[in-house]
Amino acid sequence: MTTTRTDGTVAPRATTPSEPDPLEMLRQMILIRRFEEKCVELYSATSIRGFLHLCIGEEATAVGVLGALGPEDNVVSTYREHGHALARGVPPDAVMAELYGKASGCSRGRGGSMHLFDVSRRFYGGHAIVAGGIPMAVGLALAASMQGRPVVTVAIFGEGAFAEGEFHESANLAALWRLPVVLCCENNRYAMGTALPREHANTDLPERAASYGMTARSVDGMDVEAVRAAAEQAVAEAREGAGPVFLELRTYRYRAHSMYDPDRYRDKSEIEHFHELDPVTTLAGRLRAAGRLTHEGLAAIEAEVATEVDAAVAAAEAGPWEPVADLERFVTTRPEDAGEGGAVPVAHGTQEGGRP
Ligand SMILES: Cc1ncc(C[n+]2csc(CCOP(=O)(O)OP(=O)(O)O)c2C)c(N)n1
Ligand SMILES: [Mg+2]
Repeated sequence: MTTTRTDGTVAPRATTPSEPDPLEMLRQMILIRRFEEKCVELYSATSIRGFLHLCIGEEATAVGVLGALGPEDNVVSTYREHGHALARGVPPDAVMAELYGKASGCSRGRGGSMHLFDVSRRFYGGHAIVAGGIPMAVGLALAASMQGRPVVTVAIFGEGAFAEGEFHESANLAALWRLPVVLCCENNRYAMGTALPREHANTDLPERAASYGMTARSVDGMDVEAVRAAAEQAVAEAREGAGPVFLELRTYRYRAHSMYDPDRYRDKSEIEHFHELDPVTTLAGRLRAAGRLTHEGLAAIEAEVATEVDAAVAAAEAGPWEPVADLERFVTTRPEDAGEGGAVPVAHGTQEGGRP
C-alpha cells in the first residue's frame, strides 16, 4: 500500500503494528510494574547502584505509545525509560543486566538505568539530559525523510522539557520541515519537586506545541487503550506526511522522582487520588467487566511475569563484568566495532522473540 505525502511524493507504508490486544497490553503493563518493583528491592540491596528513576504509575503511556509503532520506527526516550524499553521488546534480561552494569546489558553495562540503548530495535536511548533526546529524534526523522523511508520517530519526554530550548528549537524545525515525528510528552505534573504551575506561566502544553504549527492533542495517560488509539492516529498522520504531531499524555508517577528524592512536595491525598486511576487495575477491571479476564487468568499473567522477572535477575546476577582490558573500547569508534550508523549493535534475542 502507498500513501501520498502533502508535498506530492508517494511513500510506501511501513509494516503496521498488530491490532491492539488489551490482554497483551495488560500483561506488558504488569511486567513493567513488577520489573520496577523488583528494581526497588535490588536498589536497597545495592545490587543496582547509581541513579534510578521509576515509571510506576506511568505504564499506560509506555505500552500505549510503543504498541503503535512498527519495527522500522525509531524511539528516543529519557532517563525514566525502563518501561519504554520493555514495551519496545528489549528483553528484561538485557535491561536488568544493564541496571547491574553487566557486560550482558543492552548498553554493555556502560549506560546503566538512564542510558538503555538497543540499535537492533531502533531504541536510541535513554538520555539523562532533560529534552536532550528530542533534537536527536528530529534528526532521525529528517534522515528518514531525506532517504524517503516511511519511518516515524517517536520522542518521549517529560513536561519539564518545555523549560528547555532544545524542545522549542526541535519543535520549530520539525514543524517547518514537516518531519514525521511524534512528540510524546508524559505530563506527570512534576519536574523533580517542581509542580507544573510553579514552573510555567502557560500550563496548556498542547496549545504551546500547536503554536509551532503542528497538530497537538491531550490524552488520558492513565488509560492505555486511549493512549494506544491516540498514538496510532498520530503515527498514521506523521507517516502520511502531515508533519509532526504532539501528544500530551496526562499521567502520574506514584513513586518519588528518583531513589534519592524524599518526596516532600506533594500531598499524600493527591497520590491516593491517582491510585484510584491506576492504569493496571483500570484495564484489568474493564476486561473483567467485559468477561474477558477471570481471577485465574490474572493470576496466570502474574505468575508468568514473576517467572520472567526472576529469570532476568538471575541472568543479571550471573552476567559477566566487562574485562578491565576493554576499559577504553568504544570510547572512540574503531572500524571493526562499527555497525549500523556507526553504532555497535548488540543482539539480545530476536525482535519477534524478544517481546516483553
Ligand atoms: C538540562 C538538564 N537540566 C536539569 C537536569 C536535572 N533534572 C533531571 S530530571 C529533571 C526533571 C525533569 O522533569 P520532567 O521532564 O517532567 O520528567 P519526569 O522526571 O517528570 O519524568 C531535572 C530538572 C537535567 N538532567 N538536565
Ligand atoms: Mg514530569
